[in-house]
Amino acid sequence: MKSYEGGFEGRGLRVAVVAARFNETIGLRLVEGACDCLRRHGVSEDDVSLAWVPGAFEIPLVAGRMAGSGEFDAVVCVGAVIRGATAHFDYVAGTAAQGIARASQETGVPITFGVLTTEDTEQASERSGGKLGNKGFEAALAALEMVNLLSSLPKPQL
Ligand code: INI
Repeated sequence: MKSYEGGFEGRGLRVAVVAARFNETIGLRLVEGACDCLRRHGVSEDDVSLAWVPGAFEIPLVAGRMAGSGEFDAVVCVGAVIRGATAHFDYVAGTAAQGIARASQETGVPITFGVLTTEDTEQASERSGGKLGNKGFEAALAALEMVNLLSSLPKPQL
């Protein structure tokens, strides 16, 4: 049996982080987690770009632009959509998730989902460097794994 699995090597990779400024304190911690992961896995600081958008709703457009630019091997999206803070939680969270998935499928570039969708601020804090880890770190790790996996898979026929 031939099996495929991506490693976590980051040396030589160029990565964009797209972060939502809404719930900025949480967003900053997620960015820190993502950058920490990239650095620990060998991505040079010079090869990391960070774009801030107003809220999670705007992430897909910018993530798609970064992914389609040809300048990045992967895009890591981070943000926090907190139910208690909005009546349109489902629209913002759903649009972010679906838009990020679509942009990744359309560009063929790994775009990972480090957007928290939580009931309250406490749950968001726990997942942004608190007792439940840092989803920004996890999203960056998933991005590295996907880049390495895709480069080991058979190439698509044109
Ligand atoms: N954006 C978020 O990233 N998180 C939220 O919790 C949130 N709430 O609560 O509304 C939020 N709203 C802003 C939205 O993403 C857009 O920026 C805004 O609607 C303008 O298009």
